[in-house]
Amino acid sequence: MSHAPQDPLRGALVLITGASAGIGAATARAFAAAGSRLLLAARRRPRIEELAAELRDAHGTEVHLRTLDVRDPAAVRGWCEELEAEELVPDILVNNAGLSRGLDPIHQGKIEDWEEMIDTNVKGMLYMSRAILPLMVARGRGHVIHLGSIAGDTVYPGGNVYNATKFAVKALTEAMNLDLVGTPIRISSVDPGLVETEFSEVRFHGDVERARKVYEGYTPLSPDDVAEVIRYVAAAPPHVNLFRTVVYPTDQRNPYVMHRDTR
Ligand code: NDP
Ligand code: 8X3
Repeated sequence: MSHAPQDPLRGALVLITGASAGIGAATARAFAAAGSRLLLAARRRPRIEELAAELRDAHGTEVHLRTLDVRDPAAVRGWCEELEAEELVPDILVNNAGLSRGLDPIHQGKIEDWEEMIDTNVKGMLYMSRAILPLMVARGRGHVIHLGSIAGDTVYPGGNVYNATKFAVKALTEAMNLDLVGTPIRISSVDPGLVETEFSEVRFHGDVERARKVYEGYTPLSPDDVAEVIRYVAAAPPHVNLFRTVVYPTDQRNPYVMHRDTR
């Protein structure tokens, strides 16, 4: 399949959660370069303000910002009601906000870590989808793209609850597609392997040295690599749904099989 990537995205309104860092920020840059308009949300307001200024300067992008914790259903609902009232219903929703916490075996896991992962990766994604999808269905247009992971295909030691949240994202990508049959709304997921972002620093509660070692000795994906895939998925013609797109770094063939140059 080939499709001209730029045109369908020009002028499209794209909502990205977790736009303050990593894949979310790179995705905002990719859509801005394609001429899209942006709705950017995250908890760290100064980060998204800085990104908005960069994109307005570089591309003249129309950017709207929201300080948002996706774990708060009332805040999510309130923002989406405002968007509807302001006629800013997104054409594309990128459910990117997410995180891992810890790598402890299950019998030593911290319940607060489990709750944060489930509340953000599963419930936050559901709150966003529940608020936006009816507006897309009513308008007869829309595409929701989740950030899944290879962690939703294969479990790894200590991944336990993070794995479970990404298995849930995979199940919900499939389930939402079933529920929306007969509408033009597409649900997709982009499922990366290792991407060098703040992900590991967050997983290890700010232990920068331990996080750095995750990406040592091989070439991981960059946030821009993943953003380019998300842009491609979003630019597919309306009759094409790239249902799940799995993307690995060449040095990684599954969660266990890595080529690391340890010299
Ligand atoms: P980063 O830590 O670099 O970025 C995570 C983003 O999520 C930040 O912008 C953060 O913003 C936001 N976020 C976290 N919690 C919340 C919340 N409660 N409400 C709103 N925003 C929140 O990680 P990545 O860019 O790597 O991760 C993005 C997505 O990609 C996640 O869903 C992750 O699971 C997935 N993924 C990552 C991979 C990797 O190897 N890095 C591989 C496969 C999938 P803020 O703190 O300002 O709110
Ligand atoms: C992030 C990739 O392999 O660290 O989802 O879980 S991994």
